[in-house]
Amino acid sequence: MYAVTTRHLIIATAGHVDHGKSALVKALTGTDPDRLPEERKRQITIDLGFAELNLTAPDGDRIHAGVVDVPGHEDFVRNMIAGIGSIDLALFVVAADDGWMPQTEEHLQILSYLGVQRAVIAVTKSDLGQVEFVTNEIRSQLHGTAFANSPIVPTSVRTGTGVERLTAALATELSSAKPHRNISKPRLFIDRVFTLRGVGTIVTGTLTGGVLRRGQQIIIYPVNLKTRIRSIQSHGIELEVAQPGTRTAINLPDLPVDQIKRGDVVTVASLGEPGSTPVVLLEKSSRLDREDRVPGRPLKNRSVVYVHHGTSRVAAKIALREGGPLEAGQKKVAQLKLGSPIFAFIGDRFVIRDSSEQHTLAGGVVLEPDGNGKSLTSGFRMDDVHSLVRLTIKRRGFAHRENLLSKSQFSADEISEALIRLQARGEIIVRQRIVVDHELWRKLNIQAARLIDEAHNQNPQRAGVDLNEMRSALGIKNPQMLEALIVDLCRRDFTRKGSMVARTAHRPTLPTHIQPVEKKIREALGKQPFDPPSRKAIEPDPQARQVVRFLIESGEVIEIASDVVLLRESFEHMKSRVTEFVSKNGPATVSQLRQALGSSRRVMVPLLERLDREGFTRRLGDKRCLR
Ligand SMILES: Nc1nc2c(ncn2[C@@H]2O[C@H](COP(=O)(O)OP(=O)(O)OP(=O)(O)O)[C@@H](O)[C@H]2O)c(=O)[nH]1
Ligand SMILES: [Mg+2]
Repeated sequence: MYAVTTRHLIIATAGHVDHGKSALVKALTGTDPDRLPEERKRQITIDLGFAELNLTAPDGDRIHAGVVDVPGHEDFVRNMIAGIGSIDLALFVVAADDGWMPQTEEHLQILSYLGVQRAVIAVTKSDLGQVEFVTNEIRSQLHGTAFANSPIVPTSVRTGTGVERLTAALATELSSAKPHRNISKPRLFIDRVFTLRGVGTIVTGTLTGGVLRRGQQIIIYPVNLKTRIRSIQSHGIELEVAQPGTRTAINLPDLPVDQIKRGDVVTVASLGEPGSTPVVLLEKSSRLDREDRVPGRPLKNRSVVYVHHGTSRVAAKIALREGGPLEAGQKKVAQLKLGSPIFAFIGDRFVIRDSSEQHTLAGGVVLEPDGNGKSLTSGFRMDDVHSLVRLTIKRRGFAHRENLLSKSQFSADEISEALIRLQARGEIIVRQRIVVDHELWRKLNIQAARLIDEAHNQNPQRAGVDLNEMRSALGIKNPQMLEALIVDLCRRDFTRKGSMVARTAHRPTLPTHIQPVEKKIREALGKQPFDPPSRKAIEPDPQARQVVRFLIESGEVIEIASDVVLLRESFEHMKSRVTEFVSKNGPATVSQLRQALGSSRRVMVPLLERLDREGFTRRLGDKRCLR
């Protein structure tokens, strides 16, 4: 086990084929990262290799670095990208006898597209001369990049020169690297899947964003497989909890090895699902406009490319949001139409290569993992949780609290804190589980009040506005949002009555010119009060229909079935007659009660059903008794 003060970070090599990356890893760590028989035979790295390096920072802190050794050959750039997705520092290698070469350049661009900020540069094979010349070349090539001031150390694994200096430089550079954060959003992009006899399926990768525990329930995307972690190791040591920033191997014995592959991601189910149409900000390096090679050509709208995200490589079509192609040195918003979904967070970076996998064309950053709305406008600060929360709510109008920015590099606590601050500043409204833009909320309140007042004016006989009507009139799709709006209205001078909302002072009244119709309807219902005419018969026209609805809403008429209405007093009267009859004669059938009350089956059946529902009577076979 590592001491608590140990910091976990990841280093990856980079540089042209045959420039001595693997030899240097072996000299630094004692581990030969070329593990495949074919790699050893051909003396070339094909796939990722792994080692570990324990360092002491200048301040005495212990640093434990996972080392990923990548291939330099142009045919294996795909594997190289899979190795550097979550690294803290690049060990950037240029051979003294060869200088700056095509994959030196391509790897540099890939590192920069992925936002790698730190590097130590090794001028390898220093025993073969040209150290000064190559050092100058490197300085001039790195001018204007994130690595412009990175240390350059000449090394030779033949003579052992510089290995110690290199180790010290790595420790110094890593000591200023930000530690990996635990935001309780673990992701492990799988880079290896294999099976061990008697142990079962094992997947490995670099863990970021949170811890993973033995016994924890996890999900694998995009295959959507849920399973439990049986055991965890890091660099061969059995762990209870794996920390972010560590190379991690997890044993998933319940999953068949052929159902998982490199590129899949291990995470927890609470963070949302992968998406196929992310909105992104694309960027094309300006380093390319010097030469007229394929990578330098503008990236056109609707190009079909490969997107490299995490350890995955996915076919994609690019839909540029702004006119014209993406030229070298430009940034443009685009939507990616992915052949297979990726589990991306806001702020994740990726690399774009051409469909024949020959060239690196561009890079980018995810603005919206599930891009279906309008994209985030440029100019917001990706690293500022306030600005991100504010913009997201402004753009969408409202959001559910629990999944607001769940796929981002901020913890739930940081997001909650931002909500509190933004609410205090009056920029957003937080109501139970939803968050609404303040301006939108203000407008909705005004519109709702206007809608209710207009309804009272136009239909004074109605109790108010039906909630469903209000919802569609205001264009509110989310039921929780409507609910919150009603609660807000009711805090002012509005009242909710069943499925209606009205001004508290509103008393429904029939317009005078309709009052004769009301009289006629009351008379019709009162003539044979226990067996009145059907609803159809008493409301032959829209005016009469309006009156019946008014009488129902005001409680003067009771609707016991869609076609049967009774005056309230008739209903109460029938109820007491039923009580009387059953108390005297014991349980009675519909037919007995119908005869006793002088009613009909048409009225009696729904009446008794209603009394049953109210808990007044109870059914016993075909008879009714009192509760
Ligand atoms: N003279 C000399 N040869 C070296 C040195 N470092 C590496 N080599 C040789 O260079 C060749 C390539 O070394 P590797 O470490 O496999 O190169 P690599 O960069 O890992 O190659 P890929 O992974 O295939 O891109 C091997 O034959 C090494 O022995 C050095 O410092 N001096
Ligand atoms: Mg190698």
